[in-house]
Amino acid sequence: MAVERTLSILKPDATRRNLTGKINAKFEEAGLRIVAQKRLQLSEAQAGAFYAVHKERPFYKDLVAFMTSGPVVAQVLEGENAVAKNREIMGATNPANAAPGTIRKEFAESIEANSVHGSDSAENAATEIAFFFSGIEIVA
Ligand code: YYY
Ligand code: MG
Repeated sequence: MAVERTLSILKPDATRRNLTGKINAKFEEAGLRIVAQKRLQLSEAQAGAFYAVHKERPFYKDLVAFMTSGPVVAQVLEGENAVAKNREIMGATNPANAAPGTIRKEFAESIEANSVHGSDSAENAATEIAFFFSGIEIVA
């Protein structure tokens, strides 16, 4: 298995409830290393651009409003199989379908306020990491 990097975001519902440390502990306990991290207030343009792939979906407008409703923490996670491993730790998009022990099962408030974002492929991870971080900000 290859060492990969993936882009993670702790969403506004997570920062509002002071869950940054608890969620980061889940990543670290699973063997993922946080090799970059910063707290940001996204603008509507930034959140809209990040989620551009969902532009035509009915939930897009609400998603952008939610992602700009408070601070987020953007992170790069590194480890063996990091993209798939992070998706596993996060759990299903809808917390009602998320497996026990996953972040979304334990912490998500709803399908929208579901606490975390994680890249869904190595290719998208590279694009999403470059959206938030320059090379000098990522320290392995
Ligand atoms: O990758 P993941 O976050 O698990 O789900 P996506 O299908 O990429 O959707 C992105 C984001 O949009 C999701 O985390 C919450 C929101 N969303 C929603 O509010 N309602 C839906 N029916 C589907 C997704
Ligand atoms: Mg997605």
